[in-house]
Amino acid sequence: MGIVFTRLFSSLFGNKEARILVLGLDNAGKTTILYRLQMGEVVSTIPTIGFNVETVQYNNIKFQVWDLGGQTSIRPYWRCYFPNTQAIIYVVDSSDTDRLVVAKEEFHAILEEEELKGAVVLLFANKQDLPGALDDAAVTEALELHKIKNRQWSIFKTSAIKGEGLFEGLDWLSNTLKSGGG
Ligand SMILES: Nc1nc2c(ncn2[C@@H]2O[C@H](COP(=O)(O)OP(=O)(O)OP(=O)(O)O)[C@@H](O)[C@H]2O)c(=O)[nH]1
Ligand SMILES: [Mg+2]
Repeated sequence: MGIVFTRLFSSLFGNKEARILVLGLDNAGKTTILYRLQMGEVVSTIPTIGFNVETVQYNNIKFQVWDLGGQTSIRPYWRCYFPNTQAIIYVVDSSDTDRLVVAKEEFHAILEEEELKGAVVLLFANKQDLPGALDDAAVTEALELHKIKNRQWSIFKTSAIKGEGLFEGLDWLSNTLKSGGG
């Protein structure tokens, strides 16, 4: 099919493609979330050096999901993936209260990036199954989300291990992208 016809066909039937980056500190649960969304299973992970990329089809949107490694030494490489990104999924380990300040700083640095100006932001307050995990309101406060300006964003409580909250977040994301966000 020609590109013009393909686009027309896609718009008539509501199929959209979106490039999504999954970011967050190491050990936040990004890779676990990616494979939960893609396969519906918990896989055993090792720290990501580089990236994983998978396609997740949901609500008439084909999400191309890029899961990047979050270790300190590889965070500088995140920016290589910024161009043409419609949405960021920022994953926080809600039980790792010692590193919430670092998580906040990395998050606000992302928001400053020119190439991500148009990207919508979905936050996952992950690891809700662990004792001592902060809820979405507490993570909102710790990450100073009230400072976000001129951007559509939302936060969901998740447990990648239990499979909770992830698709609620993806529902929000697909509705936001369909209505023109990102
Ligand atoms: N209890 C609990 N553990 C989780 C959850 N999500 C992920 N984990 C665990 O946290 C550890 C790190 O998960 P990963 O998905 O590898 O973390 P990551 O964010 O990809 O880490 P990097 O690749 O180093 O950036 C693993 O042992 C996961 O099983 C969750 O919701 N609850
Ligand atoms: Mg990983």
